[in-house]
Amino acid sequence: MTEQMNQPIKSYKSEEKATWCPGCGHFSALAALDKAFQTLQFPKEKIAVISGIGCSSRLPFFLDVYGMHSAHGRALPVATGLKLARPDLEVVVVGGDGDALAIGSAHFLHAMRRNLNLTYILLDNQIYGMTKGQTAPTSMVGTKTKSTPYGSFENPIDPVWAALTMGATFVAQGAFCNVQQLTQLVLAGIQHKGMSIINMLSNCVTFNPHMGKDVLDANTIQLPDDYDKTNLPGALDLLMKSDKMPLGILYQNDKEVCLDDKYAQLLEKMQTANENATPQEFLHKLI
Ligand SMILES: Cc1ncc(C[n+]2csc(CCOP(=O)(O)OP(=O)(O)O)c2C)c(N)n1
Ligand code: SF4
Repeated sequence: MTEQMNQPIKSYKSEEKATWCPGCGHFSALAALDKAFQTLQFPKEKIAVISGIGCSSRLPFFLDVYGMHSAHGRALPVATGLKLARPDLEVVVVGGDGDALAIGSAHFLHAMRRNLNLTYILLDNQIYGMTKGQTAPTSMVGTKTKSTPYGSFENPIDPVWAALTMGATFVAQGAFCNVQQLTQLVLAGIQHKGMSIINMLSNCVTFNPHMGKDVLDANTIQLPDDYDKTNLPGALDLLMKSDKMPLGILYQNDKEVCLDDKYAQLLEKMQTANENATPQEFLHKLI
């Protein structure tokens, strides 16, 4: 964090070389986050990027901002604690589909319903990359992996559906092969006040190579310009009816007050009621 005062920040990347396999889709999330931060020009010391464990969760190392590589599946609770304690920080969470939807599934659901002002970038490559290629909760039926040599029989979770139905107030989907769109989605997610999730369809060239650009192009569809992103039933209806994965902002609700603001309002009320007490002193009186 060596920038001169008042000089525009040209890069948020650290000096650490990204250690992902050449061609890994996760590079796109790093590029999109870096570009979004460059647009917003947040001071580096005001950003924290929190991850769990997995190839995707290495991302905080490659950024020159505060970060934490926490435990597998625990990025969201760590980020929740941080955001509640330091609402002034811009907290971004990154992780893989295994991290988010297998071991971290309970945390995922509760984070969506709480509507804390967090941005979650889910790097969905439909496989456990770091542990060398087992099926993940988002693997498609029939996917042959080391743990399912005859093809997966299990129905996958759609992270977008899960986020929409559990109360996230900003839900978007992008693909690793379109960094320009991904950057716009990440930017909009960070600017949204509330729980934002951007599901990035990623690829694992080493253990799930079928998720390449051609397959994604054939299985995704761009949301039309006249799509109404404020209509939750409409978003769910679209997901149920379409056999292709939609790309763009599926849903945005700017009306619901986020959890950190509700806490701030409560603390303010407490302080007004007890003019001479700080919120901490007031809370101590209550305990
Ligand atoms: C508590 C715990 N359980 C299991 C593991 C082993 N583990 C490490 S990463 C990982 C899954 C990684 O897959 P994903 O989250 O999808 O990320 P990717 O590597 O594909 O980016 C697992 C099961 C662990 N580190 N800690
Ligand atoms: S193993 Fe897969 S997910 Fe991990 S860095 Fe390599 S390509 Fe990326």
